[in-house]
Amino acid sequence: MAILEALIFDVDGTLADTERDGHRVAFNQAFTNAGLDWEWGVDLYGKLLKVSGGKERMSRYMVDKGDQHLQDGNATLIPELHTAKNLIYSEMLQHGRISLRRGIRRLLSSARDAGLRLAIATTTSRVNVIELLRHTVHPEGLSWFEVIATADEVPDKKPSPAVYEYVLDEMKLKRESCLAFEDSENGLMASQQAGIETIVTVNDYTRNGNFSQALLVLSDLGGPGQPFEVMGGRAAGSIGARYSYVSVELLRDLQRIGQSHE
Ligand code: XBP
Ligand code: MG
Repeated sequence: MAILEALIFDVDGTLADTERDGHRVAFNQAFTNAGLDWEWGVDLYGKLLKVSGGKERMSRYMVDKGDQHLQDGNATLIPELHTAKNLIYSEMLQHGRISLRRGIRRLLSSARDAGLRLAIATTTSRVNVIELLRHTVHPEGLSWFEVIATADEVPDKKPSPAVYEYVLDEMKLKRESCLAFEDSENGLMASQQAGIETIVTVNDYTRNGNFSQALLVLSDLGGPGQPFEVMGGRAAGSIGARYSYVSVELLRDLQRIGQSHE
């Protein structure tokens, strides 16, 4: 039986609530700066989030609204808007406008202390991850992660399992030795298809998703005196009553349960 060796984290929505008050705001600012009248409200953005990747999201939006720029065949518009959005998003991070979700820093630190290996598997751009880690986790936050796999290394975006398979390959890890952390249906599909047991921490955009394949579905990671809410998952019955926040001990237990269910 494999023991727990590594934790693999999604970024947007999992490490931090980056979407509604981060990427969305930065997209809108980039649209305005480019003289476009596009406006992504909170609800519309929730629907657009079904499409992984900022460039793909803009393409879908243009197709859905039959945007005139499509007829013009302007091939550079989307990459230009995406670069501009990421610059604005970086500035938001530098100004401390986005913080980590509850329990993330505590869990990362205790996992490091326990000798667990850490990695990132995301569909966002590398620059966004680097800025997020630097400004929210720790100035040296990048070095906490052995592999940081992003859309730059793996263009095949979630729900494709490619980014998780890349991490397993790079770290020479067996899927049974890892746990993944995700917040969305696309993310869970990716980790599941790579055969990695997954803990889902929901957020406002994802709490009504179908996470029946997850090992555990939680409101968040919780903390001492700040209990999580167990919302489902195959191990909910065994874990729910014994723990009130996600610790390395809980994760070791969970990984054992995951293997015994196989
Ligand atoms: C989330 C995404 C990304 C971000 C925006 O990725 O789908 O597209 O919304 O980032 P994950 P980009 O949850 O896997 O971290 O504009 O760089 O795509
Ligand atoms: Mg996510």
